[in-house]
Amino acid sequence: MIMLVGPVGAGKTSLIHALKHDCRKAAKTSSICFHDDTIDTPGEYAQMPRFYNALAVTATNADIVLMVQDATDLRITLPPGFAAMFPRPVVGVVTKIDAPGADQEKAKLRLRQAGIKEPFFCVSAYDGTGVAELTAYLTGKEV
Ligand SMILES: Nc1nc2c(ncn2[C@@H]2O[C@H](COP(=O)(O)OP(=O)(O)OP(=O)(O)O)[C@@H](O)[C@H]2O)c(=O)[nH]1
Ligand SMILES: [Mg+2]
Repeated sequence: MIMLVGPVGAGKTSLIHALKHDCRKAAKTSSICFHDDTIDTPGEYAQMPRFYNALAVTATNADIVLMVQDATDLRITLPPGFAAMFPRPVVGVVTKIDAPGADQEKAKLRLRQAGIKEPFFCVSAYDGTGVAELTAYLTGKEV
């Protein structure tokens, strides 16, 4: 079971669709959603401290947490060391690398600031770049 966490509009739902080869356009996530092998979360939960407990408790249902960082929105939205709050391993994913103005290196810096260690995965849900690598990693971890 994989849980996705990250700010509003970071591309969590789109990434789930890309991992499942589902070409539907992502709609706004308004509550924590359990699917067969993924847990999708609303970005608001990662941006408002009063929801942090809900995220941490929900993560107990997951094997791994994917922390999603938008390569085009590099504002600091997560507190330093945010990843340490989770009772599961946290893996960093940079999204939207296809988009104009995407800055992968700065996005990786944001993930490090949130307390996540390399390796990071850089993906595009639009053109599929990096999705196979992430899938292979997750398959190897048997999540
Ligand atoms: N260019 C580009 N845009 C993307 C990509 N992934 C998502 N987007 C766009 O980013 C916006 C937000 O995507 P979502 O997948 O809904 O983001 P989210 O993290 O699930 O957002 P919340 O549900 O609000 O927390 C949408 O307009 C997507 O079309 C990508 O790989 N490349
Ligand atoms: Mg969503």
